[in-house]
Amino acid sequence: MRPFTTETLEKTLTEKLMLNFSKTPDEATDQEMMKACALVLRDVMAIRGVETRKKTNREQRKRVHYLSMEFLMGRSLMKNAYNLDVLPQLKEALSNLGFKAGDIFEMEPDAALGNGGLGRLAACYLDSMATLDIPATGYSICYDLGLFKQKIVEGEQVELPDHWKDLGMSWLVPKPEEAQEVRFGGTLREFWDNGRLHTVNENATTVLAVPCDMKIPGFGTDHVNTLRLWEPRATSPMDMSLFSRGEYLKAAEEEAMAESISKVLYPDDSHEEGKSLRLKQQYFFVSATMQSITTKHMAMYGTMKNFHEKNVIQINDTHPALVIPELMRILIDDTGMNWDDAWAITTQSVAYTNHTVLAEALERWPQKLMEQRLPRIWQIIKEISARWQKKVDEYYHDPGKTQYMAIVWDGQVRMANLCLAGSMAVNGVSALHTDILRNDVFRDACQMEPWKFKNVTNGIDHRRWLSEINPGLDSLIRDLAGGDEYLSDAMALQKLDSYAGDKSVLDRLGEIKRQNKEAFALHAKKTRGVILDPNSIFDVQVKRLHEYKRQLLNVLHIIALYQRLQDDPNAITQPHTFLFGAKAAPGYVVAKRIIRLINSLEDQIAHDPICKDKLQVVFLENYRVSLAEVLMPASEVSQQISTAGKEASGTGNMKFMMNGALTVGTLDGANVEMNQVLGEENMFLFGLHADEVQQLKREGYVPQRLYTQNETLRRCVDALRTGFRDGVTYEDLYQRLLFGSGGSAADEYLLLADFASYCQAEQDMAAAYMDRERWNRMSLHNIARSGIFAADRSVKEYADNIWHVSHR
Ligand code: 26Q
Repeated sequence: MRPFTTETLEKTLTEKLMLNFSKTPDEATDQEMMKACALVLRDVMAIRGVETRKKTNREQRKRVHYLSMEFLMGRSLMKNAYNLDVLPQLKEALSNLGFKAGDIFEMEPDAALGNGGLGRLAACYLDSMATLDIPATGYSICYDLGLFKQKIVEGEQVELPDHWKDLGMSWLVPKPEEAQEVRFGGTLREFWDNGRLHTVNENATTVLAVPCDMKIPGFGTDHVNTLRLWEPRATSPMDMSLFSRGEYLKAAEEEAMAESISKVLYPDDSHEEGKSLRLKQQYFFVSATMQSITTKHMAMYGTMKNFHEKNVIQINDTHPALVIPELMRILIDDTGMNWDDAWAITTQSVAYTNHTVLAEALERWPQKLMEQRLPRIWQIIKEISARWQKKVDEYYHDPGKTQYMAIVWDGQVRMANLCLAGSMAVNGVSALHTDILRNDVFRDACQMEPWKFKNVTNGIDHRRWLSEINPGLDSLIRDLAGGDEYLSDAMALQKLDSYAGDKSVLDRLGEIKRQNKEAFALHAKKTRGVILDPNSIFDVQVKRLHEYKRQLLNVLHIIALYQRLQDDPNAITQPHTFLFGAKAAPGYVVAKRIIRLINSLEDQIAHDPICKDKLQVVFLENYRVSLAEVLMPASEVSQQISTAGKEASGTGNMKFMMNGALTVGTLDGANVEMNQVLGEENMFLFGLHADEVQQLKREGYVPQRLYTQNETLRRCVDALRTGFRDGVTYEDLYQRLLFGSGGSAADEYLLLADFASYCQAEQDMAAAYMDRERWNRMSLHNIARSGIFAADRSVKEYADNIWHVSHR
């Protein structure tokens, strides 16, 4: 039910402004109006949230608890208005009150409580879980600083703090009455009582965890879920008695220590650092979450015996893996259960999603750190490890496998192995990725317990990533595919396929893209002062910067084009714009060098008159959710060019496809599924397959050979050494490709091996682009077949195959 008409919304907004800011609409700033909008929608969601909770309790439904160190939410105002079915009313009310809706939406900062794919996936799944009426709660940390803001200064990335809370707080409601106490450090004391051994953790430092709740409304339903973000507080507020005893500073220190836990989101998205503060963050949010869940369960059922029947704990990668020993601790220490019963309940409650096969991203913690900071948890992990080791040993009788599968080994705790032992389900995020887990990375565990291993191919919130951000395309789809049916059933997009021969539809699709490109060009001019040519191909690679994603391969190809233009200024007839957006982890030196290189190349090409109206490179500063929302609708080519076997799924690839961009890509991650639904003729595939990559590495890969043999390639790679007109040279990247550096092999990610094939794919793509009708037809097929990449489909698979919860 729509909660407002335009008129009631106007009235309610006016009242909010008055009550909160003592202002009438004509006096209020855009900021104040943005806050008023958030508060008004928040009130509606609060009421529906209570209804949802009561109904869930009444029906004693099983609940999903989605634990993630990251939720990359982006903006919420337009999204919430959309899901509450009041977006047109809100726009009109704002306009009637003398505001521009677009300006108000722009005021909202992105809630960037995540790095990239894993965090954005969690946000998309929250939307689908609410839409499918699944009683679900997300849990994370209320970071003060989200992912850093990126500035490019003289071609280099500079990181600035992201104080998102100033305005972003508007959606959050603190719930101090539901605070939990989390204990760190201290010592263990064991004693016998009533024939049972008890363990108590004494002299621990306690930190209070206060929930800040954000409501998540579903689409086409009154169901409202919650995202619970924990905020730390010192337990003993500074009091005068401490002060008089001269312990003023100690109290202040404790407060600072507690509050440091949520200071910042770690900006690494693939490299494990083993930092003590990160471990504190993990245990803080995991312990608060498990206490909150178990307390509510006890209040409702009075027993923990049925915990796994009424709850499922889904963990987003290994980052929240401490739920396993934490649930064991609660069951054993707080409710007096024995080990075997507690283990049975735990291993029927927890499910683990893996998001990477990169060895350097697998989490390991020094045993010392665990022992000091979490003595009781360490004790439980040791016991889990010993029992698991015994089980493995009895199954395989193979010391090599015992070592490989060990949880505690060589002074380290291996979180992925803890998850394999303690979960009821383990899933990969695309068909190929799950294959690699089953047959390679987790091969031994899979042979022992094959039923645990499942695939759930990722999906995206198509209401946000298509309908909300691309109104032109949305209206075309409504006209052709049965109105708004596709919003709740993305497979209805398939109906577009039957218009493949309809010239007027193809023209209209082309016109929509053209307008979106112009809108993006305007945006780029306003925000960055660059002039884009809407007549050129918009060829886009936006994602975190990582060597395996091979932004450098894209660069090498652009250099090849540039050199061809030098030889023959008429070599390019179709103007081509290459757009990049990427943040590098602040400590990832090579990634930062690649950003520097893209900026050198941008500058070189911009200053070469030969390239005018032919070739342009643009590095888009500070790539983030809200920038993706203007970029996706304007994109024509989607670069998904990771080394086969390395990208678990990718989700950007799905956003591009839904907005009608064509993919230039390897058979990696979800590109494989994309290829299945599209056929070879509707995308531009190139490069080695995952098994060929492995084989080549086994045989011994020698990139110098390719360098010597392929003249075009050699010239491109040499250009890195020579450098660019800004005087910057890239000898380091040259060395890394040909000889390896810093302990990594020469051309670790096989750029040179795939170079020729990539150039061919780009050439085929540019040729296809010349035939506008053919291109638009391919684009239509891409949109039509993108339905399987809706998060609704993924979440239904989790619900049916892993969580066993009912849904709409
Ligand atoms: C680990 C330890 C210490 C500090 C940071 C981390 C850390 C943080 C974030 C490790 C990994 C991440 C994020 C990983 C990630 O985003 N993976 C991506 O997940 C997507 C959703 O499944 C996939 O589509 C991508 O293929 C995958 O790269």
